[in-house]
Amino acid sequence: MRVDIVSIFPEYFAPLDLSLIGKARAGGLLNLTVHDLRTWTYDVHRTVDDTPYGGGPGMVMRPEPWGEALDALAPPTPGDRRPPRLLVPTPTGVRFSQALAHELAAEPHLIFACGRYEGIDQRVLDHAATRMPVTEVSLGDYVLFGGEVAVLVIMEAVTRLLPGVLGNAGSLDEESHAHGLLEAPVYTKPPVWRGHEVPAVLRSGDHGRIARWRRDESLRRTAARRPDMIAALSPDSLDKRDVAALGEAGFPVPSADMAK
Ligand code: JB8
Repeated sequence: MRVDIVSIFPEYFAPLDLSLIGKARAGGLLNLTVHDLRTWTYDVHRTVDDTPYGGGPGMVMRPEPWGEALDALAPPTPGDRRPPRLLVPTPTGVRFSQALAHELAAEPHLIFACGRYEGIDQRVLDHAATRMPVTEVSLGDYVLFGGEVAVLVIMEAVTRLLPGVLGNAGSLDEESHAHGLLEAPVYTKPPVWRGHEVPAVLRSGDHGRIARWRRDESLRRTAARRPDMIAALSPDSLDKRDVAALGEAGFPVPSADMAK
């Protein structure tokens, strides 16, 4: 996968040299380049911002450097080839999710545009959308100074889904957010630490009981922390023991009679 990131703070992306993302890059699985937006400015001050039309606080990123950056990184696509997908972090975007991470991991070429100040002149995105798919994306309901940290988060979520990045640990399909429930807690040695014991069932060797315990813990945790995820469960994904576990967690399932 090819990735281009455009920012006025290219140094923000130093962590992408490290750990498993760094390894994916070194191993040729991820071809990632960070670009300084000021490459595409020509005035002596290398200006990227200007005052907002209509008034209001702060400054807006001017369109010309962004237009040239996107011309350079996404030249007209020869006939049948897929254009890159442009991602723009903004608090007004669609929510990022594991599902969107899977979509992005299947793209051949991503371009990230990192805004600062009050954001990027909307015409940059409207014009880009005539040439390539554009997704304005938000990590959640809070506000950052700019898009850089959001891009780090998205790239971490996407890179671990690229074929060949994770070893054969098989750790992909059991993760929280892959199955609609939070994962159960995890433990390692020693069996007692500072007076806290590892649950006996996990040391029992009884794989049936362990699976059921983990399922109960997942349901309990999800009910306590993410009632929105319980509400989104399909009732036919719940068996009678699931319904009982949710009831004990103070989360009566409306269609409990229908449980298998
Ligand atoms: C200016 O919260 B955010 C975010 C905030 C921003 C810009 C981009 C993203 C640009 N403020 O994800």
